[in-house]
Amino acid sequence: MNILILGGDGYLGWPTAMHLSAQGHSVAVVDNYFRRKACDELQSPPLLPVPDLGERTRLWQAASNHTVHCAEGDLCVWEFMQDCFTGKAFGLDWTPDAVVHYAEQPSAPYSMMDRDKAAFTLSNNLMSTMNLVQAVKEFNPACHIVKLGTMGVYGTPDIDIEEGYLDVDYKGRSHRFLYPKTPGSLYHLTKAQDGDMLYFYCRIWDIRVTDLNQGPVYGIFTDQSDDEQLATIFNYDDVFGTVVNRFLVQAVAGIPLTVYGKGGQTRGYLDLRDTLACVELAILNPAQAGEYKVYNQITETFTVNELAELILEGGKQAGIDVTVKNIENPRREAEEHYYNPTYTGLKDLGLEPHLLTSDKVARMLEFVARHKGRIREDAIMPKVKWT
Ligand code: USQ
Repeated sequence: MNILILGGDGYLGWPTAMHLSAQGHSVAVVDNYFRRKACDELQSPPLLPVPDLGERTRLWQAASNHTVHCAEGDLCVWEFMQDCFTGKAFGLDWTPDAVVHYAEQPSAPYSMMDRDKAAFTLSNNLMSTMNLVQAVKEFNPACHIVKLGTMGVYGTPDIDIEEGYLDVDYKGRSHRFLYPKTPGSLYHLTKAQDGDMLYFYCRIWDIRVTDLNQGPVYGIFTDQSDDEQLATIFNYDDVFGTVVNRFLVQAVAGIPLTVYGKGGQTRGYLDLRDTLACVELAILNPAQAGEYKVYNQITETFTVNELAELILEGGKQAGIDVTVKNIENPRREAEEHYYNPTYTGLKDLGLEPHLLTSDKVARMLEFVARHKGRIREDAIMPKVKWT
């Protein structure tokens, strides 16, 4: 298949590009380097230095003999989106059969930082999605859009969370609605809005969409990135680092794990390798014309306190002394709540999860410890408050 990856330089994008290319697909990636520029601006470099896309694709070609095409550009600019769909951006005669859409501002704290960052998050996330739909309609209406969504669109309702839809019986009649959305940051709100937009265009233009409502991802290793130069962007700062990755670095740096508030916040988590497997499964099992498929892309749930406990256990195995400190929660979120999401769809398609164990934590800690000298301690404490 011809697969276009929007946001192909990011934490998930680059590992996805290598994974799909290793399966023999023709892969092209585009990115505007937002994440790199924001990390520079916030003085929060990733743990490992990351070569640019041109260099990454050259290194990948040398390691695997597979070619990944790449281009730099802004997908909110319609002409650039058009060039990606005609292949002009890559010097190819090419139209994608599937598009993986990661090209959104992915950080909740970033979206809550100030007006400009809120405005950027809103316009970037919605305009890139709208341009994508327009390009699919114009260049290949059969093209399957696989959009990365988030479990955060559901919030933490006091009833079970279904996989995308809710059947409502009301006054003797029944209807199937998208599951109600109660996002907890402006970023999460944009992911609710882009989902609504895609569902709308499925109904109106019969496009094909799969929305992957993913939980926080952790990890650094994938089958393709043993070479550290091919490794993903691994952030541990308060804006772009997800909680497990942050805790791994805090443990190695000797900083008490920053549990926000009471630590009873429960989320669904998954290993980076499982993200790649899920995206591949979604591509191989496309939505029908007019169908908006939704999967909950998580493999297990934890409270923040349970995660901290696992890092403590892994630390013991790795010979690292880990401590934990509950600090004031910079976010507005429930710290003790009911949480029971369904996540059977991807397992039914064949997903075999890599679960989070203390052994795995110990291996990741050992990896981070080899790069301890690069940890910027000033990037760790949370600086963005929701209120
Ligand atoms: N948390 C801590 N201490 C920390 C960092 C986070 O207690 O040092 C807590 C947060 O308050 C939250 C939970 O850990 O309750 C998860 O936080 P996170 O920063 O790992 O995840 P989040 O901000 O929700 O966003 C991340 C990704 C985002 C993705 C989302 C999936 O950045 O792109 O959409 O995970 S979900 O959380 O299911 O919405």
